[in-house]
Amino acid sequence: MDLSTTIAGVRFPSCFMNASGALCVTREELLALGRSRAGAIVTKSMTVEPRDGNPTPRYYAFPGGSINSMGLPNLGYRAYAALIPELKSFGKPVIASVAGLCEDDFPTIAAIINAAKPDLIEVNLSCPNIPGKPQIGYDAEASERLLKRVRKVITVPMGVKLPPYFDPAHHTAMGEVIGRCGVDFLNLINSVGNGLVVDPERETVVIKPKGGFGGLGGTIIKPVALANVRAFWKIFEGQISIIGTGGVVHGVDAFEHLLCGASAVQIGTVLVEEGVSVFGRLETELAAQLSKKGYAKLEDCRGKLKEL
Ligand code: RRO
Repeated sequence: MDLSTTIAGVRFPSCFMNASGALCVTREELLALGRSRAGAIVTKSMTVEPRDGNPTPRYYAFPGGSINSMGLPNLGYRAYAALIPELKSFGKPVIASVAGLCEDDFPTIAAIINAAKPDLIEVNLSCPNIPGKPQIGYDAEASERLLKRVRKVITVPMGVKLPPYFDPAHHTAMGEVIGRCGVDFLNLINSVGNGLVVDPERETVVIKPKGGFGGLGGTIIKPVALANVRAFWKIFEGQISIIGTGGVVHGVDAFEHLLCGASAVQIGTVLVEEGVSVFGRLETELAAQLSKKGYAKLEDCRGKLKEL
């Protein structure tokens, strides 16, 4: 079955791709994504200077998901800019994820990365793991200021990676910001920030940074991810492409994201756990689910969630 899709006018050969952060920091990891069945190559969120990230252990997987406090380990934007031509040779879209340690970093990075011509740029407003730096996406004014600055220097389709919101008032407020900033696509959601996983046997936290607090991913966050996809799909009446991220472990999870309004889905925790062979498995599972439900292609079910 054809599982290709389109995000902000760019065609993706498959609707499955890595979530930023999952197996996409080094050149070797990015090339492995290029050779895999992933429908795109998404880079790790980049900062101005290369970073080692937070002290280890900083990632921990458990039966329901994962917790991480990586702390933006990345090669620095100059290295990713230099890699983009090689990544584009795989014939699938390259999404550059732009972050920063302060507001001024974002336009600096965005301008140079844009000149390297990735197919799309994703602006990460939602890293939960830099000690002392709140998630920008929880500050509507700061988000608007930053998005207007980066929009001026970005000429490829621009998306925004948002943190999860837990109240319709926050969906509305960010929806209004997004509507004023020329955003071409949304990626929903980043990890559920500042969770705490406890090992009752050792009576300890499971990751070292920030006293054990970190971003949650995987199955346990799926309902939060689906709610955010659905809320923004409704706000924009299906007119802004949405990438659904959060809790996609099986093909049926991707189907649920599509029903809520996603056009593609990204894979974080289960990609780290299974490796790049996960993409082939997910394609098989989603194709089986779509056939079983009588859908011939992705668009036929997109946003079609029924209410009671
Ligand atoms: O590097 C990280 O700690 C990290 C980032 Br930038 C992010 O956006 N989301 C996340 O869960 N971890």
